Amino acid sequence: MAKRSSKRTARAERAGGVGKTLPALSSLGDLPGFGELTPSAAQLSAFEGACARARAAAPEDVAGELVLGCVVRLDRGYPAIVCEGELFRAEFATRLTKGSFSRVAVGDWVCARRPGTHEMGIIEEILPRESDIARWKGGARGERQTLAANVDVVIVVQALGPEVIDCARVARSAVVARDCGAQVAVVLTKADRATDEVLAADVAAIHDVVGADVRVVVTSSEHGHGVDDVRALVPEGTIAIVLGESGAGKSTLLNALLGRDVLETGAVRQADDMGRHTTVARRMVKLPDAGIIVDEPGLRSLPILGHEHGLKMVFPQIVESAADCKFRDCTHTHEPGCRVREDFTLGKFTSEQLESYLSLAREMRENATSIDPDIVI
Ligand SMILES: Nc1nc2c(ncn2[C@@H]2O[C@H](COP(=O)(O)OP(=O)(O)OP(=O)(O)O)[C@@H](O)[C@H]2O)c(=O)[nH]1
Ligand SMILES: [Mg+2]
Ligand SMILES: [Zn+2]
Repeated sequence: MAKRSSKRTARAERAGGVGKTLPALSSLGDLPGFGELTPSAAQLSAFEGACARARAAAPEDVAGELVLGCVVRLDRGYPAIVCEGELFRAEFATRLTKGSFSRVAVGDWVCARRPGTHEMGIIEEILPRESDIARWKGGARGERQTLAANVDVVIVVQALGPEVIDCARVARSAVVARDCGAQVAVVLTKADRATDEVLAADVAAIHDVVGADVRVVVTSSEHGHGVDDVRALVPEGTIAIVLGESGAGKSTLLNALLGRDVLETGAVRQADDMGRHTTVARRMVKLPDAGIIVDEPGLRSLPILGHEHGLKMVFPQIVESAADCKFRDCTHTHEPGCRVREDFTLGKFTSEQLESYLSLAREMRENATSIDPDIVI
C-alpha cells in the first residue's frame, strides 16, 4: 500500500479534509465515558482559571460554550475529546498553536469550546498534568514526546520466545516509567513460545533486574492465559499504558481483556520477529469491570536522557551507594574508593542489577543535557 503521509496529503488534511480520513466518531467503541474519568482537584481548579481566561480573551460571550474534557484518542495528532454527554473532535485555539502548547496527549484534561456553529471543538487550554509518560524521539537530543498523560500504571510488554528475554529493555522501560511517577508492571506475552524452563528463567531474570516487588505477569493468547492477572493490574478508576516494541502483542492482549477483537493486530516478520507497526492511533479503551488502558504504537527506541530520578527509583540501593563514592563523577568501573563496587562485593545488589544500572547510567552521561544536580549517579 502506498504511504499516505505525503506532504501534500498532510496539507490537504490540515486544510479541512480531516473528517474524510479520520475514523468516524460513531465507529469508535470501547472509549471510556466522561464519568469513568476523574480529573484531580488541581485540574478542576485549573479548569476554572482556564474558563476565566477564555472568557476574558474572547470578544463574544463564550461562557456557555466552555467544557471540561479529556483526550481519549489521537489519530495522527488529531484529538478526540470526551466531555459530559458528548464525544467530539477538536482543533487548537490559534494562540495554542504558536508555542509548544499544542502537544496534547491521550489522557490530557482540557478546557475546550463547543461553539454550536462548528462540528469541531476548540481546545482553549491543556490543564496541568499529574503525570506524563514521555520519551525522547529521534535520538538522544531529539524532541520530547509525551506518550500519555495522567497515567497511573505503565505496563511494560515484552514477548517471550525461544531467545532469552531482553532484560535491559525491561529495565530501560521501568526507568522511564518510574521517572514519570507511574507504577510499573511487566507483562511477558507469548508464553506458548517458551518452554517452562526458559519461562522460569526469564521471570527470575526480570525480578533480578527490576526488583522482586515489581509485578511480573505471564500471558499467552492461547486460552486467555494470564489475562485476569493483567486485569488486576488496572483496577477500576486507574489508567494504564502498554509500552513495548512493535509486535510484542500489546493489541492482542488488549483484545483478550476486552473479550472481543476491537484493536487491529498484525503478524511479526519471520526474519527478526519484529512487528510492522500495526497500531497507528493512540487510544484509550475501557475494560469491562476494570480501569482504562491506552494502546500505543510500538516504540522503536527508548533513549535514556535526564532520567536520574527513574534510575534512583528502580535501583535505589545502587544510587545510595554511588553517593558515597570517593569521586563525584565515578563511573563505578575502575576508580579507587568506589562504594558501588564495594557494596556489590558485599552482596547488596545482584550483578544483573549492576550491569543494567551501569549501562543505563553510561548512556545517560553520554546523552546528558540536564543532569539533576541533586542525584549522584
Ligand atoms: N504465539 C503467540 N503469538 C502472539 C501472542 N500474542 C500476540 N501474538 C502475535 O504477535 C503478532 C503481533 O501482535 P500485536 O498485538 O499486533 O502486537 P503489537 O504490540 O500491538 O504491535 P504494534 O501495534 O505494531 O506495536 C500478531 O501476529 C499476534 O497474533 C501470543 O500469546 N502467542
Ligand atoms: Mg498494536
Ligand atoms: Zn563508584
